[in-house]
Amino acid sequence: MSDVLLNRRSFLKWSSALSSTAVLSGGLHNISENMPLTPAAKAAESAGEWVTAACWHNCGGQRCVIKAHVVDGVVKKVKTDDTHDDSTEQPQIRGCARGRSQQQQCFGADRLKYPMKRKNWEPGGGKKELRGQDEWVRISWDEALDYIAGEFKRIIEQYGNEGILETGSTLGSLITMLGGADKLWGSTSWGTWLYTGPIIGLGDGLSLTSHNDRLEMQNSDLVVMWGGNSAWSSQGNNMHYYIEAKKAGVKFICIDPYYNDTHMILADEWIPIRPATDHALALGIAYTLLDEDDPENGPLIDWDFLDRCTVGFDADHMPEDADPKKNFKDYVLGTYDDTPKTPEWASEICGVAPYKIRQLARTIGSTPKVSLLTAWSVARVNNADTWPQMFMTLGAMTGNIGKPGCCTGVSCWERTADGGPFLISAGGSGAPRASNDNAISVSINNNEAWSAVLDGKYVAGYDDVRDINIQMIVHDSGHALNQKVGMTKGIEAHRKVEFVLSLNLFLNTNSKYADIVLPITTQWERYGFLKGNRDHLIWARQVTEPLFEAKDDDWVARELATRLDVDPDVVDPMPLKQQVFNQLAGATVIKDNGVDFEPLLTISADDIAAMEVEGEPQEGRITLAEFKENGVYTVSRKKGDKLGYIAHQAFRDDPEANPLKSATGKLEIYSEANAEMVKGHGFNEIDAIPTYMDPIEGYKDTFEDWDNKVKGEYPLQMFTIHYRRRSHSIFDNIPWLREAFPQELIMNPVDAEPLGLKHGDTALVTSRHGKVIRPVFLTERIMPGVVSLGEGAWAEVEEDTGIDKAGATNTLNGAIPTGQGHQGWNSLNVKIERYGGPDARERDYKWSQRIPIKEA
Ligand SMILES: Nc1nc2c(c(=O)[nH]1)N[C@H]1C(S)=C(S)[C@@H](COP(=O)(O)OP(=O)(O)OC[C@H]3O[C@@H](n4cnc5c(=O)[nH]c(N)nc54)[C@H](O)[C@@H]3O)O[C@H]1N2
Ligand SMILES: Nc1nc2c(c(=O)[nH]1)N[C@H]1C(S)=C(S)[C@@H](COP(=O)(O)OP(=O)(O)OC[C@H]3O[C@@H](n4cnc5c(=O)[nH]c(N)nc54)[C@H](O)[C@@H]3O)O[C@H]1N2
Ligand code: SF4
Ligand SMILES: [Mo]
Repeated sequence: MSDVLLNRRSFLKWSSALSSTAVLSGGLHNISENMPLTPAAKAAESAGEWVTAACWHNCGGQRCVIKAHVVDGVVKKVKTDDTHDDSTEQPQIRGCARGRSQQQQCFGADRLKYPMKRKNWEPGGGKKELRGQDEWVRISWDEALDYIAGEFKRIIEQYGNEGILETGSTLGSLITMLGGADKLWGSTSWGTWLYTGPIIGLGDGLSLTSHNDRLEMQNSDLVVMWGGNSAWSSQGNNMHYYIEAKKAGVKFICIDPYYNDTHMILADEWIPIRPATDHALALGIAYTLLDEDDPENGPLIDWDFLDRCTVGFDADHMPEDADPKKNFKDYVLGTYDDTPKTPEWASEICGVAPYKIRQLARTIGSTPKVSLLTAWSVARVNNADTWPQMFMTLGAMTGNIGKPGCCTGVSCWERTADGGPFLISAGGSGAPRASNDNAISVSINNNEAWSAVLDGKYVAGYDDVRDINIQMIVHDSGHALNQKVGMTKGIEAHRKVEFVLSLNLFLNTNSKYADIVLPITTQWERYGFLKGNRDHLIWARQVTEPLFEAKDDDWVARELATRLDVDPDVVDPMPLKQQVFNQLAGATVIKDNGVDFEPLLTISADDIAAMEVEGEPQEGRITLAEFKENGVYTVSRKKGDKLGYIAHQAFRDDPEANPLKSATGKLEIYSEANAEMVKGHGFNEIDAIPTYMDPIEGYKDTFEDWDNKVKGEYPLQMFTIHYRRRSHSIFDNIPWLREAFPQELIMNPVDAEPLGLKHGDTALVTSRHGKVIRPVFLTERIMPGVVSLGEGAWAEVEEDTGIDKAGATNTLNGAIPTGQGHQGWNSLNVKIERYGGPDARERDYKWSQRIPIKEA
């Protein structure tokens, strides 16, 4: 996208800075691999050490190898995996532009350097309305810890533990020992797959073992990619796995409102669809399959699979105690509700032409081997509670479950294009968890986090609304204020309570609206960690000593514990070094037989002594020294090896002997348990079969009068895409990345023209919940009527206008708890107006960094 906008000078600057394997830490200077080194540089190169530093963010990528060249404790340059040649069998675990900018984060000029307090804060609140605008004052660690301990004591005494809302987790053990705090619950990433997936039979909450592994995918004839944008949101090798499938001859059909970078590379056909209307399309397909299936001359439906492996498809396959009329087939045909879910019916909602829906049904139904893959994005929609059932039903109807080259499920996040259990994993840390039987257990839905503070009420379950008085917000990791729905109310909530604490690396949105901020170390400043994916494991090590006065969260917890009469060894029970050792010693890797695992590492008594930890020597596949040197171990794969994965194969072959983990052991097209789960949460009720519900702030809500098709005040749909500049909000502050990947409103010229908006102009985007301004990027690759903005920008809300000039999407997304209380980020209505020309506002990469106290 941005490549079109870059002029030649900046393009050259960027392409060299970001694509070369070596990037200097000092600025935009860059050296190519082949450039001769100066004598001084040569000396530094041989003097230093390449440390495997890795990248630890929740980025949806592969978990990549990042190596830092450290000379005298200073990181001079960064590279990625070069431990072996790249091949299909054993790809290098290469990092993306963000991972390679990691030193810009760790050593950023805007890192929090020491504890600070808001100038006008005092115990009890102190000019609370100034949060977000007050000056910052440097304080000592002792002062900070004393203040915080004092507030914990005061608030617990005055309001009880319910008075504290903990949005992160790093002080979790301490808070548990203090009697607990209110916690937030609900699905974030997974939309409705998190709770519904396991109930209907998919086993694990992540539903990430519902699709086949990367090599098996190459045996498909067709991949239907329903949502999903690996090129941005699963960087590293995941996209590469799709490309390998394409090279192997697999066809791709992509169903998405946006012809995104992934579809540009993979799609043989792009089917544009309105956001939050996928369920209607799926029903139109199901209708066509039923309508056109001809078992003798042109079978489209796998009746044998439906018969043996599913519950609820038709009246003959309903649970005993259920009303046979409430089966899926009769719903689709409209037998009892007079509304057949024809392609014409679906088309009016989803915008896909009826002929195209029929064609899609015929293609999926008649192609022998199809991988039906969806991303969670489609389920991060209000009222999408039965979408996972709907999607799995399509797979079941067309027989694409449990056979070579066939699967139906979620291909997303770090497991994109590579399903199946891990072939290599770290051991447990061995650190015991703090527990306290007397701790409270108050759980507030994510959507109600801020209204609970403001209105003093939250929904605790069906017909169960409770009072609550929250007076302290603890942001111990995470970026709740910026990343959860309803930020405008969130800011109000932060200005209402008596105390806000933030432990973070930066003065991000959480910290900006806090009273006391504590500077926390990055992973590069800590002993290390182990991280991996299905077929590799990385040992990331410490790169630098903690910077300035930054401390680990565990140290903070320990110090607060001593001030609050809690045993510090309970909240921080084991040195990190010992935990890492335990993970190393317990790491296991699969043997070639595909069944047994063996220890990964040979560890000697000398190794244990050198690490200064407790442990026993052991035999494994490679030595500790080798692992440390390489930093990564990759399981080599070959086509036809025994390490492949075909999801639900045993179940398909013999469902009685290998039942799914649903109540009936079958795939539940009819699930009373799912309907009960949703009802139990207390927001609204749903059917036991996947019926279509209009989402709140979906397509229909762009109309004032749906029957006569009169558009309303918010006529456009918006989805908030996971953006390549950032891992959520992480990296948003890196000027390099800001410049390379502008935060733009993606819009179709058809929508822009009547508004007088030209490419690069500044647009004002208003939703029912807030407003932002952003430059527009015009492209025909997005469906008319639909706009998109990347999630995760650090909000910059102007006090006088209420406009967020950074374009943080949660300024626009409101808190709308539906069904299972997931956050419906992709169902959102907006209006757009021209705000000014391209220069209406300075581009964000030119903004000054958030450095709260400038040194003299
Ligand atoms: N509008 C919109 N909003 C969304 C989404 C969307 O699609 N649209 N997507 C959602 C999704 S899927 C997700 S997963 C969430 C992510 O939401 P979050 O997990 O809240 O977001 P991150 O930006 O990853 O924030 C992590 C924070 O933790 C801090 N941090 C990192 N390491 C440490 C540490 O060791 N100690 C401490 N104390 N802090 C640390 C980082 O500085 C950063 O501020 O965002 C959600 N928000
Ligand atoms: N660069 C980057 N990558 C990330 C993250 C990040 O913050 N930055 N976050 C990671 C995390 S934690 C998560 S959970 C994953 C999420 O990954 P995904 O769930 O895949 O989310 P997105 O990348 O936002 O959306 C993928 C595609 O879905 C499409 N889409 C949106 N709404 C709809 C819809 O209603 N219907 C259809 N058919 N398509 C729709 C969008 O156009 C987009 O092309 O991303 C991960 N990857
Ligand atoms: S941000 Fe994600 S994809 Fe990029 S290098 Fe880090 S782990 Fe890999
Ligand atoms: Mo996520």
